[in-house]
Amino acid sequence: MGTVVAAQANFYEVYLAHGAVDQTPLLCTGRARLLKTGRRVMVGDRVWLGEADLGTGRGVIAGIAARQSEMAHPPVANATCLVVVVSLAEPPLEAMLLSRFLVHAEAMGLGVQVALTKVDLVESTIAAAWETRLAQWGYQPFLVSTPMSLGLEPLRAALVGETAVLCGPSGVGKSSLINALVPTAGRGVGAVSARSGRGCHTTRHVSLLPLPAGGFLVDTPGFNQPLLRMSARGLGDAFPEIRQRLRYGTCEFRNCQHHREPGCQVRGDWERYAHYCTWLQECLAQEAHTANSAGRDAGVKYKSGPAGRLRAEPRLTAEKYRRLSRRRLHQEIAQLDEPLSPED
Ligand SMILES: Nc1nc2c(ncn2[C@@H]2O[C@H](COP(=O)(O)OP(=O)(O)O)[C@@H](O)[C@H]2O)c(=O)[nH]1
Ligand SMILES: [Mg+2]
Ligand SMILES: [Zn+2]
Repeated sequence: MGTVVAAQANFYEVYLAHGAVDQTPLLCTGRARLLKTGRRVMVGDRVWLGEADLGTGRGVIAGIAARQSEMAHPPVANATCLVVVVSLAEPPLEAMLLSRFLVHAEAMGLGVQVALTKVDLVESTIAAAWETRLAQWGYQPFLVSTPMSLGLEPLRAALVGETAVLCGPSGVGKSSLINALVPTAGRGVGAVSARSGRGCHTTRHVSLLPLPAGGFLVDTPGFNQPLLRMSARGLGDAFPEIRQRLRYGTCEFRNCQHHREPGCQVRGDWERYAHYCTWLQECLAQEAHTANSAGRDAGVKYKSGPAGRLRAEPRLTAEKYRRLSRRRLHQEIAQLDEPLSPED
């Protein structure tokens, strides 16, 4: 078995070990029978090799193992861990933005780690205060400085054996961190295009970089726009504080949204409860919108617009399926019973 670390057309680079130093990946093609099934090989897939010739470095992929996870952005199979990266300064750390990144990351159902970068730019008391604050949120952050090589060892240790994707706002030091964690980052990638004779081309494909101690780091960061596309229930599950509270108690109502319901175990005096209440409104509005426009897809047609882009347009004949205008949507949100806010 091996792991697909890069893919282009029907050429795949496959590592035989789960991340290892100094290993040249095999250049593989998909077996015709596999291709006929229509199953697409993704970067990160664990695959069975039908043939592998270490002499020529060629192989054939015969089958794909069931995926443990499948991420769309970047397209990676079997990622195990998301590392939310934010800087302590330049740009300054915003609690609510970090919190939102964490919630979005948790919603993917993978392990979540936090790296606070640019520790060299702030007083140690400030870094320590964030550490304490994050502990209350349920996280043990890694405090790092890439240029000073500070705090990288514990992060390296935590990523052994993982397939990790970094995410976070731009300018916080994600690329610097990738380069520090993977000594070979920036070179070696693109062998697929070189060896398949297609040359480097414009589209940059995602690839897995082998971590020296085992495991992989994905070479491109994940989302940098933390959208909250989840149900109210999913939102609650994304807070370690809420999971912790529900481990030791049960709300009176099984479908409790932890807002104003009596007998709620979650509502209380904890820092991110305010975030929960704010985003609950967002998630509920979205749930309602999705329910209201169940036929939305049927009511939208796609037209190619300028530059060949597809543009969604409401079908003018089907009045009732017209997409809600932004203003209508906002009106509907405003009409929801009462504004949701933390208990005062
Ligand atoms: N002082 C300091 N600067 C850093 C650190 N990490 C990254 N930088 C700088 O921050 C800028 C943005 O880094 P980059 O890795 O491109 O961030 P990205 O947009 O998240 O990929 C660059 O000028 C880096 O040199 C750090 O730990 N300390
Ligand atoms: Mg970058
Ligand atoms: Zn509750």
